[in-house]
Amino acid sequence: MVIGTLADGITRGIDSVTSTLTSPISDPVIRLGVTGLSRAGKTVFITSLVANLMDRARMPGLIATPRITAAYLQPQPDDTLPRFDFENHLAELTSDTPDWPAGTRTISELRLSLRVQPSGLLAGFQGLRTVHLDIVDYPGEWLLDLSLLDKDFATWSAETLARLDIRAQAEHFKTILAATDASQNLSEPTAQRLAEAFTGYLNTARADGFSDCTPGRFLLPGDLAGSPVLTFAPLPAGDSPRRSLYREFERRYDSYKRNIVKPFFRDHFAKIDRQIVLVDALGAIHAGPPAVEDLRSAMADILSAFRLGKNAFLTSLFRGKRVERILFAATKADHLHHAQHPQLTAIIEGLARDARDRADFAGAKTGAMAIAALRATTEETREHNGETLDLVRGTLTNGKRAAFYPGALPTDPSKLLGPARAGAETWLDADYEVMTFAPAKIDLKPGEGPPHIRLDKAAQFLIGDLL
Ligand SMILES: Nc1nc2c(ncn2[C@@H]2O[C@H](COP(=O)(O)OP(=O)(O)O)[C@@H](O)[C@H]2O)c(=O)[nH]1
Ligand SMILES: [Mg+2]
Repeated sequence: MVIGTLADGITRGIDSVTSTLTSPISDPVIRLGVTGLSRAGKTVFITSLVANLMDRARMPGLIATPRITAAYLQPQPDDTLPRFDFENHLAELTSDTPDWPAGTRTISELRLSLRVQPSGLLAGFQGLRTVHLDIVDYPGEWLLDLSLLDKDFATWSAETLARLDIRAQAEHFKTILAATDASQNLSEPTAQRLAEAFTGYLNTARADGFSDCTPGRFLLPGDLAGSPVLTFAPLPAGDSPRRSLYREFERRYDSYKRNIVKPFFRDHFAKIDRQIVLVDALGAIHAGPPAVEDLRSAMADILSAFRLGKNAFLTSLFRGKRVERILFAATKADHLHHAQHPQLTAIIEGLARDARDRADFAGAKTGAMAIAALRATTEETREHNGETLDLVRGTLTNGKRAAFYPGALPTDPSKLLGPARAGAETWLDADYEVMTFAPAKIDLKPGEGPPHIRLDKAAQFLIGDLL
């Protein structure tokens, strides 16, 4: 086993899939990254995936299922990462009054170990193998910060301020900025007022559907809230004597890159073997063309993190290794009757294609599918004014039961992506609805995990070949 020390002081090799698969001493480890923008469905996905790998009756699409003899949780390898709160999330989803888990805003990890009967030629010679699946949940927003690494403070400021110019959400920040002389000595209250107003702008812009909201940690600060490394804002270029506000913000920006962005990519991102990117495409379609276009460009940004060679820092981290498979999954497909799933798949393919075509994923295998990690609805077909409508039925979060027709998604995804890209404000010929269904109350038979749509197919794509 070769252990290489890389430029950024990272030691790789020990935990990489290929090296461990061929190593007779240690069990193979698969690090599965789960990402997506806030509310995309990461927490629900991981909870349901783990539950369905522990009780596998609903996982026929994972080809190795009959050979898995046991699956159990183990202490995770990284002592300093929060543990993914699997037990509580599952309890919430499967209680008598089921509810969705509360939003999570940081990175977490969980190790699931699988005992697998080897297949093929070696089957007769080998006993059971243990494969460790380390699942890492991290906010997609953090990937957007990758673009900062190539930019100094002046460049980032200029770009960000140019965008603010046309955004109403930035009014308050602009007012405060206009009243600030950045060449004056730093005063901490001024710094805080600016940073607060800028963070406020980022949050409103994000809520309004914009996703180019760097620095990503301003939106999801965790325990760094209020620290100097998150207390800066873009400033127009100008005089910057020593001790000035400008100099200090420049320093904090560099510190943000060095102490937050780089460690995340080095310690977590660069160790990922397989990646799923969850996308709430239906939510964006419901919100309208600008949200769809914004989602498309955010996906392109997120995916650029997987494009090695584009970024010297990343290339140095990944040396000799890469993310081997990337799956783009449109989540919450249970909002649609299965008759419409091919259309949703075409849309997620279209959203990802842009990035996939341009991207050199260094040979990574990519795929796209529509899934529901937790199926909250049942299907129903009804006659309505002489037409046949394919509906889904479920319990809304307000407790009422409802049957629901979300609108007909076009067979040709360019009917949606085209107008979105061209800057349309509303959909011309259709209206798309989403409803927030509560998780359905489920009675699980022994051996059954929670109901889902194509979670087994997703698992097969992501880890099937390694089991
Ligand atoms: N119907 C349905 N809703 C889902 C599903 N997955 C997620 N959701 C909804 O999306 C919300 C956000 O999911 P969550 O996993 O917390 O997103 P995260 O922020 O990416 O971790 C949930 O509260 C649910 O309302 C699913 O499979 N089916
Ligand atoms: Mg979450």
